[in-house]
Amino acid sequence: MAIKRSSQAERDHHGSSQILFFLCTLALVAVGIDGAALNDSSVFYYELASTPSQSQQSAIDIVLQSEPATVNMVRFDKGKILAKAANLTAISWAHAVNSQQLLSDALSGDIDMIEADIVLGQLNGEGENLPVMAHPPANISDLTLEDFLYQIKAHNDVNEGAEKGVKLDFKSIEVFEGALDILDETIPKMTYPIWINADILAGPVDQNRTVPVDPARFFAGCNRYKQAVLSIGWTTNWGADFRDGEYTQSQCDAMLQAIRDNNVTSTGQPITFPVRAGIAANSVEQLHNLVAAVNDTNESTLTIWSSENDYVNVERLRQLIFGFGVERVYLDVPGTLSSQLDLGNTDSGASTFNSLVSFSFISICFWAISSWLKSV
Ligand SMILES: *[C@@H]1O[C@H](CO)[C@@H](O)[C@H](O)[C@H]1NC(C)=O
Ligand SMILES: *[C@@H]1O[C@H](CO)[C@@H](O)[C@H](O)[C@H]1NC(C)=O
Ligand SMILES: *[C@@H]1O[C@H](CO)[C@@H](O)[C@H](O)[C@H]1NC(C)=O
Ligand SMILES: *[C@@H]1O[C@H](CO)[C@@H](O)[C@H](O)[C@H]1NC(C)=O
Ligand SMILES: *[C@@H]1O[C@H](CO)[C@@H](O)[C@H](O)[C@H]1NC(C)=O
Ligand SMILES: *[C@@H]1O[C@H](CO)[C@@H](O)[C@H](O)[C@H]1NC(C)=O
Ligand SMILES: CC(=O)N[C@H]1CO[C@H](CO)[C@@H](O)[C@@H]1O
Repeated sequence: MAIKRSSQAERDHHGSSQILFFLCTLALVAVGIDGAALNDSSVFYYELASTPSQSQQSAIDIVLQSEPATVNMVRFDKGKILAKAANLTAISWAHAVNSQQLLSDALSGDIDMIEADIVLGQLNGEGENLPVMAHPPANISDLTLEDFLYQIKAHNDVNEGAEKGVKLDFKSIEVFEGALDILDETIPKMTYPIWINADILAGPVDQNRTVPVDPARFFAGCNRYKQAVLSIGWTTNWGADFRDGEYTQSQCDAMLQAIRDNNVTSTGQPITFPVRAGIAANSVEQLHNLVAAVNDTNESTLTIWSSENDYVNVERLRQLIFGFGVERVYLDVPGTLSSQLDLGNTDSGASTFNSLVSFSFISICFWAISSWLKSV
């Protein structure tokens, strides 16, 4: 009933914008009141959601029957991946695709993005050093970077509308610079998402075993590829036995500094911060500050990833994801973790609070609309 009435309101442009303003004001009031009853961390999570939460947004969408605003952060104007731009967690990943077999599986499978690691090493343990697909400490592969990229392009050329994107994780500055000729040749011909990733700073927890990729040299190389998404993270030290550890404020400040020092926001390249699930769940405040700071000039997202046996506080990770909104968070985690996250279940007992807010919000919306309609 209320929904039907609202479509009349929608035709009245002036009226609908008044309603929207009113609803937004109510939403802020509702969030404020409910948040005040909760602990600091929960309050923080709701206050920081500068856009309405997903459930509130769907209420607005239903009421006003408008299109949700989406930003083309995948840098792609067609196909299956773009169709998921409003819910980046729905984009599916093949992770660590570092061999011919895994690449063949990924290309024939129903996934959207192919993630793989690149090191300087040898093809089948023979010949000169060149960029090959492997994760340290391995440095021998049956697949070179050049062949990897060639096969993805060949696949995408004959699968229009179902192109797969690619995320290249460069493990050292040497292999990245050694790959520039190959990237110069291949990236301009790509008509699908291309992400360039490196861990450019030392991160949690007191990580000092892996050498980060030099930020200035990395950004200088990336500057050649305006169509690429920059995926820039920290080296990490985490696993099954870790509990406490976070992306500290100073690690996040160092990231901002690196971005500013290298004029990255002036290139127009979208930025995503790859964060390890178990650590990100403990770093809500710092990550919000970081994304908000970069958002001054450029859109940015989080990409949550996880190793198979990492400890993750699932409920906190859920809160992190819903706090940012599924339109700003990519999720490249093992299947067991994504099913535990149960993102389709926004009204589950695990978030009674969430459902209370959305329930009262929708009620208030309908009450507001009917009052307003009576008054005209
Ligand atoms: C608030 O914090 C207390 C103590 O840390 C905890 O026992 C309680 O469950 C928290 N409540 C909520 C709603 O998070
Ligand atoms: C590959 O790893 C082996 C064993 O750690 C090492 O001896 C060799 O130098 C490495 N090759 C390259 C190119 O790093
Ligand atoms: C790395 O950190 C650990 C613990 O803080 C320390 O014991 C070790 O000496 C450090 N290693 C290096 C190479 O700095
Ligand atoms: C960034 O821009 C400033 C001002 O245009 C310039 O002086 C500086 O050299 C640039 N830095 C880099 C790393 O490009
Ligand atoms: C990002 O910045 C834009 C423009 O300043 C603003 O409209 C938008 O609400 C911001 N988004 C977030 C999530 O902060
Ligand atoms: C987003 O995608 C996930 C994974 O496919 C799904 O579970 C969830 O319901 C979607 N959320 C929304 C709001 O569309
Ligand atoms: C994608 C995006 O928002 N790009 C912007 C990044 O910032 C520069 C400088 O403000 C803009 O020119 C881009 O359009």
